[in-house]
Amino acid sequence: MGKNKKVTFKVSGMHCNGCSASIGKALSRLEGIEHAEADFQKGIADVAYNEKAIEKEKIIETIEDLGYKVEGES
Ligand SMILES: [Cu+2]
Repeated sequence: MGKNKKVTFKVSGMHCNGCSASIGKALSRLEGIEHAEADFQKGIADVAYNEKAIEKEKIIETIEDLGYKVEGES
């Protein structure tokens, strides 16, 4: 196993549980993601990933491809 990293992204554009669920589902499908969970009320996505298996840019891209915007990290 490689090195695990935990990041909390600030995500705008989520407005219901369906939004946060679709982000969590899409990220969980990616190789290298250990855990992914979004919270629309807080406007965040918590992601634990293996740095050697996936780049942070790919995670951001996946969220933004769904139509949401990653504003930064918290
Ligand atoms: Cu929604």
